Amino acid sequence: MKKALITGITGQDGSYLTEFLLSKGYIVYGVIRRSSSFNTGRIDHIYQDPHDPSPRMRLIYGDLNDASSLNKIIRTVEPDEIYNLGAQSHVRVSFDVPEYTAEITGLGTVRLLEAIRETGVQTRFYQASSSEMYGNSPSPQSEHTPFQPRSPYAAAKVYAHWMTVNYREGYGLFACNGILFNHESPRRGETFVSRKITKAVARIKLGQQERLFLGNLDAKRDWGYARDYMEAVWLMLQQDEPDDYVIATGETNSVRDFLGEAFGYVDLDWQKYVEIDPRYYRPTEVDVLLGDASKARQKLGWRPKVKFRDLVRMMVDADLQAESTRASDPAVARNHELLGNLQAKSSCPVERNTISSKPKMWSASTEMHSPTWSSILRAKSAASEPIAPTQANFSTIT
Ligand code: NAP
Ligand code: G4F
Repeated sequence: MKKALITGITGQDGSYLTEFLLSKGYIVYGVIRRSSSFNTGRIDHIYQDPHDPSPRMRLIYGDLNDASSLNKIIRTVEPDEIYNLGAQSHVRVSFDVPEYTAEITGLGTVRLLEAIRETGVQTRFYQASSSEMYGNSPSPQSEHTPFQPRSPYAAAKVYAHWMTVNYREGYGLFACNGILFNHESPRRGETFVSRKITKAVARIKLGQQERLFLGNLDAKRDWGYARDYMEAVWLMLQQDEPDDYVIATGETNSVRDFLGEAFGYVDLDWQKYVEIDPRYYRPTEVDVLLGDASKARQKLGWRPKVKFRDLVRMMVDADLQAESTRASDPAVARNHELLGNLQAKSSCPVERNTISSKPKMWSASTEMHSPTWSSILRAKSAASEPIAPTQANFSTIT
């Protein structure tokens, strides 16, 4: 049975990749970082009790800022494949915390590469590179388009990208960069523009919110579906030779288009609700991203399955479901909010796993409280308390 190690397992992509790898029969080890609040909501539904005869998903504390933890994890687990999805991934925030972004998003990758080299573990490595690295390079952007990073996040990703190439060429590591264009889902973080819009659409439709504040509506992005993209990521590590690939839909739309599609879907006119708040502008913006994924099509046989319109509708549907159940059942709403409508949308059998006993996380050295158990407790107490304020109630800087 193959073993995969994932950093960023608690994020949008990490949750989909874990489901995908479990469905392929892998044992999945996920690196999670210590947090004072729960950060495992996207993976609680697939968590497995390590007391089960052979749990296929295990969580380990570690941090991309902590080389010794990464070394120890790689040495102990000896994974066949490593997927580095962990990052400070918010472009706007990277202008506020540029040094931290370089530390985690840039140097974090080098810490992993060095750990592989030092331990001598035979493994394949995936680096989550980003279309943001292209900056304002002319579109369509392919593997041959030069990078012109226009944010601390993009600069950190460019560094990580070239270090990955460097370790491939210098030390013969099986290391691949996936240059993924924007990919979204009902599990997308709520401060990225797609999810910020679909959540607001749901709340406005239900009479829970009046206005939506946004920044630059002219920016264009090549938006795809995260679940589709995680299959491409896996395919990259199954090839005979390591290489770098662009993953994109080949269609670009503006934030304005996104608004039209999302509000239009529920028969609302976005112009009545959206206001511009310059605080959401970035010091430097990336105007147009449009990917040319022909190499992935030819070499990996990969094509996106979900188009822009269906993606937007899927996200609005999921947010409508979450917001409409919030008042009557906050726990169910939270699940919808984090996972989308799992039962209806998923073709992955592991999504429907139910956890019957109190699970614990696997750790190299310690046993820790289970995120699933904790979430159950949290859901119980939330049910007897007033509804917690959500991001949508407040102005945030992202
Ligand atoms: P995400 O939802 O923001 O998830 C980021 C993950 O990184 C979370 O699990 C987070 O943990 C973890 N993380 C943050 N700081 C860490 C640290 N110091 N040590 C260990 N883990 C840490 O991002 P995503 O959308 O899934 O994206 C996955 C990766 O692809 C990221 O590297 C992102 O930059 C890259 N990417 C994303 C897109 C996109 O459109 N989604 C496009 C191109 C590239 P917590 O849950 O504890 O915060
Ligand atoms: O949703 P966004 O924050 O995504 P962005 O900056 O493109 O970055 C995402 O995609 C990258 C791939 O290209 C990833 F590498 C990265 O990790 C992340 O997942 O913003 C999209 C566009 C931007 O042009 C932004 O200026 O939407 C514009 N926008 C307008 N109003 C807004 C807002 N973005 C956010 N987050 N919030 C707004 O209110």
